[in-house]
Amino acid sequence: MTTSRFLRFPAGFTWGATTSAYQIEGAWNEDGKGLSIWDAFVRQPGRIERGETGNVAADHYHRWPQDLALMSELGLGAYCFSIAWTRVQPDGYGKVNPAGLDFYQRLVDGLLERGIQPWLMLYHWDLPLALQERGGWAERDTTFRFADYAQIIARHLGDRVRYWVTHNEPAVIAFLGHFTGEHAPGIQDPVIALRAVHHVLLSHGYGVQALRAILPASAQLGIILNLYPVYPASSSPEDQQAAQLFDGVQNRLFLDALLRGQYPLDVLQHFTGLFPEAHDGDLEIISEPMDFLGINYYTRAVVRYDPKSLPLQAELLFPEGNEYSQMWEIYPQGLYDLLTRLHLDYRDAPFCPLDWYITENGVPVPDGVDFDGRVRDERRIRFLRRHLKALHRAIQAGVPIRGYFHWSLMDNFEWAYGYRMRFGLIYVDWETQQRIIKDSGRFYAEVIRRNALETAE
Ligand code: IFM
Repeated sequence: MTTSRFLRFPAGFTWGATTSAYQIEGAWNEDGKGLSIWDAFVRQPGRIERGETGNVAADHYHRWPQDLALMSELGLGAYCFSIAWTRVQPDGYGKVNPAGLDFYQRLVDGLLERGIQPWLMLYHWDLPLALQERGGWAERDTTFRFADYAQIIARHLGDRVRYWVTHNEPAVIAFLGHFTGEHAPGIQDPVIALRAVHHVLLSHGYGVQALRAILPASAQLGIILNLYPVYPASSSPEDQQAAQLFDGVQNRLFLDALLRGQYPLDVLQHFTGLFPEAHDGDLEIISEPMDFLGINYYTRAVVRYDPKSLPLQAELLFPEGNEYSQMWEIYPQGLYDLLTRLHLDYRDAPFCPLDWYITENGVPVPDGVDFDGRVRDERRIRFLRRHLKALHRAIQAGVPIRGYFHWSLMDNFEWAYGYRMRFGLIYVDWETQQRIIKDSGRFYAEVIRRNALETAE
């Protein structure tokens, strides 16, 4: 019997890479752009390591033609990027800034000219500061402002963009921005965090409705969630219950609302008195049918019951013996476990879309330029190999994954960690802004070219 050296992916599989506006664009105050909550947050002492900011970041706002050329060199079939709301609508309501729209139109046209499918994300965390001053995601009004903004973008780019994402990682927006306060706007209040959950989801629903009213029937609309496979630390009932609740808050709260049109009861009960009252009809809006679900996978959660740790009474463990990146445990099996579990639990949910994509997966590991100018990021190659294998197994098991996007196209501003974390397939020299395709980028290009992964390590 001959066994193939290659794991082949389905015909038509999409291979892409993802970035976000604040993390790469720079040009924080150019051409009429307004201020976002991140522009304000990075200026607060102690928020970001070494006081770094996204003011310049990878200077993509000026260097996008070069970045498009690099995407072509990698052979990307798709590129997922976000729009900086404040570039096109400086206050998040009212006046539109044509220069901002022009920038994204040039970017989209450049992608299309190169045969790269643009995936347009409306929101990747950079809320207009003027909207935050009116209460931000704690306020229902922000959901209407988001729908207006979605319409503005749809009117300008709807004739050329097929794939539309409303939000990236609502859980991070709500919890890191409003509960732990590690992210902008830096609020630490569980009630506000839960209001943000509801309003971000509601704005997704209104956004989908607004987009559908304008876009052609062929448009594909979806949302991106960051999801974790959750494992109890032991078989004790306490650990199992803590894991169940953790799964509820991180995963099911979002999945059930979007795909079933209801919040999970156990989570609502746990947050009695804290969770906002939904208005009649809100959950129907939130579960407005979508065309695809984007899934971001980085690591797993191993959960132990801890009565002192509120509100979840859960402590996260970091088991010994596995490989760790600079931020998380590296756990490829978790991708398989997560996808097969989601498939089992949600494939029959009334609003579950037929197409799923991995919209982010990547690893922060230290890398640098060798004497000969190459970046030999072998750990990232190993990460890719192991995760693509797990993904392939999940597809074989019937999970409807139609594409994979690596996080990230290029090194960028990693939020509270600043520039210390490098996630890119392309290295960025922060002094000179020189770009170098890393060995992992070359490896990924080969996977794309073959639509297959060579199995030999
Ligand atoms: O950099 C982030 C991105 O903005 C959202 N998903 C996770 C990435 C790595 O932390």
